[in-house]
Amino acid sequence: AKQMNVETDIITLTRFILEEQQHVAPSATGELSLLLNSLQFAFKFIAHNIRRAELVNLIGVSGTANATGDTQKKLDVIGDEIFINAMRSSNNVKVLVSEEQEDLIIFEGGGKYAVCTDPIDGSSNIDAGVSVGTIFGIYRLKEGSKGSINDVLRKGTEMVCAGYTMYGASAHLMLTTGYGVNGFTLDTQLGEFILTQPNLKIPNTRSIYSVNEGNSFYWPDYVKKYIEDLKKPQDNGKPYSARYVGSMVADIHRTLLYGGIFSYPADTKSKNGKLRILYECFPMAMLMEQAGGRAINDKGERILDMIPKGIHDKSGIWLGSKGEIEKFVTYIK
Ligand code: P6P
Repeated sequence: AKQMNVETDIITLTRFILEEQQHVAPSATGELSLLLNSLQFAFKFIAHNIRRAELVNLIGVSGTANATGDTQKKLDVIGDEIFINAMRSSNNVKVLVSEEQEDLIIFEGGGKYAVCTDPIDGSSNIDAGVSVGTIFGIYRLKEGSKGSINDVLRKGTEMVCAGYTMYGASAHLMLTTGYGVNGFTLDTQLGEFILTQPNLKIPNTRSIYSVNEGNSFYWPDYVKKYIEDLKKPQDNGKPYSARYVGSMVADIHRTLLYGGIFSYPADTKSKNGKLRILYECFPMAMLMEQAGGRAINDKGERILDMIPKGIHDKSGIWLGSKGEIEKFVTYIK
């Protein structure tokens, strides 16, 4: 008989969620599991459209009208529409904050969750084929809430789930529900996210720093000093390596897997930095902490303890390996 090397007991995201729900939150009513199924549909559909982007010229507003005559949309608009439709039809989401939507969206129906998302983060890079991603963070509505802005202007520590899907050579989903970080890879033949990186932990140190040095003229002196010192030969005789993609999901994915430190500091040009608290800083901070790393702001305060005043508020952020953050903290004035 033909011998085949076949893994016959793969763990799909659906199976993983059901198993995790049983042993970590017996009280879970299955609603988060259902919500995660709607989320994974959105990721599959966005991945499909990104794959097609080059082919059907979805990149940029090509100006050519499609069959129905409307101007073709940029991918970030398509990603936002896919996400909104998937969350609305889940009947589990009451409140949605999207980077693409100025105002909060409150859905009809009885959802018990508030979702914060950047549907296609890094989209400015997509025309160059750089990996982009969907970032998301999920709150359960506050007790007795009918769904309002008060369900999302809360500490990041109150998020029940967070993660991202990076659309690279494959689609990679990194997910935490508060019990560690697990990585899944989309098998397009099966149409399933398969568990590929169980219980992922970030290395405690790594000589890689990831920051846009084009902003260094505007940095505070303590940041300049810290980065300059990384460029000197360290105890091992070698300086740090600089790695900056300019797409947060790609930079965070590398940092989670290899270790190191990522930052978008506040500076004199952008006094609160550039990255948004609710759907960029909080989800990545929760992932980093759950993987054994840390995430702080420019004053050294824990990102997840911050409370945003507005749904698009920004914060300076430093995150990554615990050892690298501890080193940076000694420079904070
Ligand atoms: P800069 C992409 O536009 C983004 O929002 C993040 O994905 C990325 O980390 C950051 O901005 C890059 O900003 O100013 O370095 O180009």
